[in-house]
Amino acid sequence: MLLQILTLFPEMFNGPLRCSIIKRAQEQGLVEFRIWNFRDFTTDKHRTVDDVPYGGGDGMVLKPEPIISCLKAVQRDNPPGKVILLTPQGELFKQAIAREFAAEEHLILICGHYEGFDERIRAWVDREISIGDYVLTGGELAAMVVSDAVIRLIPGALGSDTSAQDDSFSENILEYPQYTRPYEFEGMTVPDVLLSGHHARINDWRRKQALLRTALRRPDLLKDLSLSAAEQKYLEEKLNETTFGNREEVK
Ligand code: 9D3
Repeated sequence: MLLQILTLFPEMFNGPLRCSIIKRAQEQGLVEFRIWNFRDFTTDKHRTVDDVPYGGGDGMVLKPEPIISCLKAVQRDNPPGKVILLTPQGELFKQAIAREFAAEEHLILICGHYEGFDERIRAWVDREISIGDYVLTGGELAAMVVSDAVIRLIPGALGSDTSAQDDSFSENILEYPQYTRPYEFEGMTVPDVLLSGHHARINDWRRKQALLRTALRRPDLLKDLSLSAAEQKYLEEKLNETTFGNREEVK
């Protein structure tokens, strides 16, 4: 996959992409990053990328010419890429979108920096993405979040013993509690069922813990799960046991 990023702060991309799984994916040739500074595509002496808004008001607006002439250079000599604009006004980024993007051969991510884009830029954009309801100083961290989520889904990017398939968000359920040695830590022990060696009981316990945790922490995810009658009954009973305001999970 060719991943091209348009930004005014290319140096921001020197950190996360050079580490861990993303670094390995690049070394393996599964992904190639090209970072572009669209300030290099300005034509005036001051290398101006923004200007005051028509109609007045606070703040500055990113001019269309540098971004679009950079975009044309980025598209040249490559198979057509999907153009993604990182913006607080975009569609909320989800695992399903990461899966869609992972199937692309060529992605182009455009980052702004605490400024709006001239509306006409949107004519070149296929998709607008926000990573959540909080205010960042720019689209760069969002572009890295999207890149990270997408790259790990490329076949071969994760080690052979790890699969992106069995991620909890593939089924939209939270993970069950995990334990490792020691058996006792600061007076806290591991649930006995996990030491029983009884795999059917362990799986049952894990499934119930995952369901309960999802119901308590992310009730919004529950509606998309298809629960068996027994699972529904279990959840109803457990949630009734939990008194109002008690945030502790029922064991
Ligand atoms: C002054 C009004 N601001 C809207 C709340 C304008 C504005 C703020 C922050 C415009 C751009 C930005 C920078 N943020 C992004 O570019 C951004 C972002 C984000 O802030 N949150 C979540 N996802 C994203 S994707 C790009």
